Amino acid sequence: MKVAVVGATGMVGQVMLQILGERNFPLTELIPVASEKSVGKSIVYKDKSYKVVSLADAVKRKPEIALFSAGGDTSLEWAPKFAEAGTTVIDNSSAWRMDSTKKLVVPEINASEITADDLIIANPNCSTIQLVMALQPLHNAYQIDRVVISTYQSITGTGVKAVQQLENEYAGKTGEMAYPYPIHKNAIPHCDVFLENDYTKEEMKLTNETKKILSDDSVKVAATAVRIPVVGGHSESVNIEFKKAFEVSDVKKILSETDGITLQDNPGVNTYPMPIYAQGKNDVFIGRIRRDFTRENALNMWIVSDNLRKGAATNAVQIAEYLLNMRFKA
Ligand code: 11C
Repeated sequence: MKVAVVGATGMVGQVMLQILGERNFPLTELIPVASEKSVGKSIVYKDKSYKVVSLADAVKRKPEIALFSAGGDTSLEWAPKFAEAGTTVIDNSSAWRMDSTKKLVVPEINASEITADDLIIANPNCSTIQLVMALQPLHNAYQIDRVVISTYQSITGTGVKAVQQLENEYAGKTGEMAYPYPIHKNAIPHCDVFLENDYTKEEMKLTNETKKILSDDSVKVAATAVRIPVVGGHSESVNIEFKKAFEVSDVKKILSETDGITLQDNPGVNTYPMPIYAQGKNDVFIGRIRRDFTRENALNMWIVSDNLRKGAATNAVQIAEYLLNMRFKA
């Protein structure tokens, strides 16, 4: 299979390449693509060097799949051009996610919605993916009425500029700022831009994308998204109210039997998910599961996942693997 990685020199693009390699994705040709200023540079995939090409050149080479992680504007302009050439685009930006003609896919939940006509498939936001991985099996069992979530998000979600800002602050140096405030020794309740309703775009992604992936508009989600000086993954404190009664032991059993979830929940020996352990892994880690005694049928939990992996690159490669099995092996 001929695969293009658009944004191959970026943070998520690099992890996409790493994951394609780790999972031995059957590549016949790899086409690394990046902006004009990176064209001609080399990237390494499985110890071999590849030259970065432009978007226009990549379209002409008609890859079967293009994994896009180059920002919304690039996706809006170029994904349709690839699709027109017969390429299926798996897009990690927010450009197409809420377009009603596009599928928003977390493979463990809704890959079966993909049809042969889907040439642009949207990869959800990182904080949404790890949330819905936990919600979906519980929604099936107990019907979720309402979710209140607070996130503790890794600076890698913002990109290299934010990692550089933190490193400068550690070293006591000044430099370009990714955030309006220092991130070292801080927590900034502001991920992505503010919207007219005073929520941030990140918070509304959690609300809207969750409804779309669960195919249920009745699920209410209220979110607060916070940036913290961490690099291994996003953490989420989640309160869920169900329509049906549950036993905590059954919730733990359901989650522990769900593909892609690892339960880390043993307070007696201080076992709970943390970004330093989730980093570099593909699963979603869940712990601190306990009944919320202040409400009927309510539960608290703590969800952690590597935002560059399951939150972005792993999920995109899983969609590619699904397409490979569904379309290209038929
Ligand atoms: C963050 N969730 O951590 C963002 C990064 O819509 O794909 C990914 C933004 C997106 O800031």
